[in-house]
Amino acid sequence: MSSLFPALTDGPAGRTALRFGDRSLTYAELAAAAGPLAGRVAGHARVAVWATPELETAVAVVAALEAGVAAVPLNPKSGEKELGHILADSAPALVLAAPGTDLPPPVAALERVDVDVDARGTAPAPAGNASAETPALVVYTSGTTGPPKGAVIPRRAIAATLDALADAWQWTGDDVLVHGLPLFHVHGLVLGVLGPLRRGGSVRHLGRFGTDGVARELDGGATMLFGVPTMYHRIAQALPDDPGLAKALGGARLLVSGSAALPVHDHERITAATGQRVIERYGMTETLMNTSVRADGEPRAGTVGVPLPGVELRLVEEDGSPITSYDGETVGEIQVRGPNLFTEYLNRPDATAAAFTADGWFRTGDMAVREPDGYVRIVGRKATDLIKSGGYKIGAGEIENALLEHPGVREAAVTGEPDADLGERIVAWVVPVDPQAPPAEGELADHVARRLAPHKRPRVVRYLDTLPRNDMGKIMKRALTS
Ligand code: MCA
Ligand code: AMP
Repeated sequence: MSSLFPALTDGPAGRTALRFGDRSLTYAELAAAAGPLAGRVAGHARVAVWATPELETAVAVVAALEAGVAAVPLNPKSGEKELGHILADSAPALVLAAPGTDLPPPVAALERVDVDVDARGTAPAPAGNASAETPALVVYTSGTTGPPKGAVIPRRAIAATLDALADAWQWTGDDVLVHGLPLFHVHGLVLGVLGPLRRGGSVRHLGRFGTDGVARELDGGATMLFGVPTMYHRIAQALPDDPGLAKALGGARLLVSGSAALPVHDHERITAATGQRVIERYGMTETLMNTSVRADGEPRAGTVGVPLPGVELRLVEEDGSPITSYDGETVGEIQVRGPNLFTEYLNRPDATAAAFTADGWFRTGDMAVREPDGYVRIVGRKATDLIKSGGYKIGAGEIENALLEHPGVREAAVTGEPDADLGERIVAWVVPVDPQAPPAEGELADHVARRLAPHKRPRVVRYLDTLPRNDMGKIMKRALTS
C-alpha cells in the first residue's frame, strides 16, 4: 500500500506540518526525521509509543506507519497495572519515547528508542510491504468488564475515515487545525494528527487544552478546532468574559465536537456568543468515524449528522431486526459496516466475534433515532456500565476491580452520574471492611489513579452498609442514586 501521507514526499516541502508549542517541523523536516526512525523500527510487528502531547509522539507514529509497523500508543499517565496489561497483551518490540522522558517500570523494561525530531535522513520508503489490511494502530479501549481491549485498526480504516471526513468537512491542505487532545486515543491521534498530515495541512497542538491557547491559535491563522464536549463546555463558560475568545471562534472555518454528546445548552451559548455553529461527528475507537454533520449541511444541535461516505448505518430492534422508519422516534441500536471498521480485538477472538453480527455489522451499543432526512440523534447507550467522562470511555467493572484490591474495601459498585463539565462523573459506592474507619475518598481516588489512570478515578465516593442486590445476588445499580 502507498504512504498514508503523500504530502511527505509530494507535498509543499516548506509547509509546516506539525507545531507543538514553539517547536515545529515542515513536511520536508518531518520526512527527514521519520526516515531514519522508520528504518529503525521496520520489520517489527508492533512498537509502543510513549504518547506525551509532544512533537516526538507525532514523529514516532508517522515513522511506524511509514515503515508499515503498528504503533501502540500508551497513555503516559496510566498506572502500572494498566500499562502492564497493555504491554503483556500487545508485546511491542520496543518503545519510542522523547529523549529524557522517564519511563515507569513496565515500560522501562522494553528496549527504548529515543525519537530525534532533529534527525535529517532520507525520507522513508513508503510503507514497506504493508497492505491495506496491515495493522496501523492498536488502541486500547475499555469495556464494561475486565481490562481494556486492544482494537486493531488497519491502514485501510485510517485512509477511509480521513478521506470521508475530508469530503464531509471540505477539509484540505489549506486548513490549520488546533487542539489539545490526548494523543493515545483516536480523536487526538487519528483525527487530530494523522488527519492534517494526510491532507498536507498543519496541526498546532496546545500541549494542554485551555481557552487562551484556543483563542491565540484561531486568532493567528488556525481554521479548525477539534474538542470533546468538556472542552466546548469550558469555552461556553469562558465566553461571556472573554471577547477575544468570541472573536477568535467567530473567525474559524469549522468547530467540531465529538467523543460524547455536546449538550444543546452549550451549543446555544457558543452560537449566541460567536455566531458559529459547532458541528458534531460520531465515532468509536473500533469504527473510527461513522457520521457527521457536513460542512455544507444544515447544522442541527443534538444530532450527529448523516453517515459518512462509504459507511453503512442501520438501527436494529432488541431482536436484531432492522428498523426501517425515519420518524425521529423509534429507538434502535446503531450498527455499522464499512471500510472504516477495525479488524479485531487483539488476542480476543471471543470479544471480536461477539462485537459483530453474522453478516458483518458492528454492534456499537449506542442507541439512536433517525430523523426523516436521515440525521442521526443518539439518545443513550445500551450498557449502563460504560461511563463517558471528559470524553473518555471508562468501564465500571475495571474500576470496581481496582477498588476491591484496596484492603479497606469489602464491596464496590461504580456508576456514572450527570456532570455539567465532564458529561458524567464516576461515583464509587463502597462498603468498607471497617465501617468505623472507612478509607478516605481521596485515598480511594489516588488508589485508582495510580493503578489505572487519573481519568478513571472516582470523583465522588459514597459509603454504604450493604449494596442493594436482587434475589440472584446481582447488584442493582439502578437503586444506587443519591
Ligand atoms: C488529579 N490528577 C491526578 C489525581 N487527581 N493524578 C493522579 N492522582 C490523582 N488522584 C491530575 C490529572 O492527571 C490531570 O493532570 C489533572 O490532575 C486534572 O485531572 P482531570 O480533572 O481528570 O482533568 P481535567 O482537567 O478535568 O480534564 C478534562 C479534559 C480531559 C482536558 C477534557 O478529560 C481530556 O483531555 N479529555 C479528552 C478525552 C479524549 O480525547 N477522548 C477521546 C476518546 P493533567 O492536567 O496534567 O492532565 S473517544 C474517541 O477517540 C472516539 C473515537 C471519538 O469519537 O472521539
Ligand atoms: P470510545 O470507545 O472511547 O472510542 O468512545 C466511543 C463512544 O463515544 C461511542 O460509542 C459513543 O457512545 C460516544 N460518542 C462519540 N461521539 C459522540 C457524539 N458526537 N455524540 C454522542 N456520543 C458520542
